[in-house]
Amino acid sequence: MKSIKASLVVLLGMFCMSAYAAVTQLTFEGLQNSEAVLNFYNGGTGSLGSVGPNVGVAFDSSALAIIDSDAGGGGSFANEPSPSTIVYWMSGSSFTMNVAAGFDTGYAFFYSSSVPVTVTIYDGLNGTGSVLATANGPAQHTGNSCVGDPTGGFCNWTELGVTFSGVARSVVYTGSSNQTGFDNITFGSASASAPNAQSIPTLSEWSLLLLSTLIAIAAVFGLRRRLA
Ligand SMILES: [Ca+2]
Ligand SMILES: [Ca+2]
Repeated sequence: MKSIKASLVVLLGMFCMSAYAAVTQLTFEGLQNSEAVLNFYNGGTGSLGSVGPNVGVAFDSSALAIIDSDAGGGGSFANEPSPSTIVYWMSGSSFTMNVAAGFDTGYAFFYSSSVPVTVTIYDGLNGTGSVLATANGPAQHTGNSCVGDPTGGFCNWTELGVTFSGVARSVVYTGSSNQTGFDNITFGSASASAPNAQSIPTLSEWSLLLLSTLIAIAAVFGLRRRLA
């Protein structure tokens, strides 16, 4: 009986840990200049054949990687959170990202933009279904008296993060083509700068934590009774 309880505690502990560990961050490093991201993060390739980690995230054909011109690419930006590649787009007012398996808890990113940005999280694919959360930010690309590294007009980057309930399956990024860039896109956490430190347990995770703690206490008392 004691070993069964101990196994249950270990199993529940592993389940809780896996919920916290489900944090993914996309830095866009490894993509080429002006390469469409496409299935780079989805077990496939970008438009120029680059292969990234398969974390089940697909981008529509609008989303393009661009490398800082100071690092040999074509982008006029500086101080990006993970040098030297970011994601932006060149046509239309937005691009869309799908996570077929879904993600929960939180969502965060850095952006630099000459126009206001809106990032909307949906529970359906391709920006369909219910809106779970929205993150808004002002135009700020030259804010905080920023300077290039050594060049780059889009030199000010701001972190935005949200928490939400439910399971998200797509994100729509809205700003202006060629005027808005994103980097360090983070799932499962409301912080893009410290993603693993900021994981906030959901209600169901709190329930599991409470249950595993109660079972652990019961197991200890059971063991004490046997030893007494
Ligand atoms: Ca630069
Ligand atoms: Ca980057």
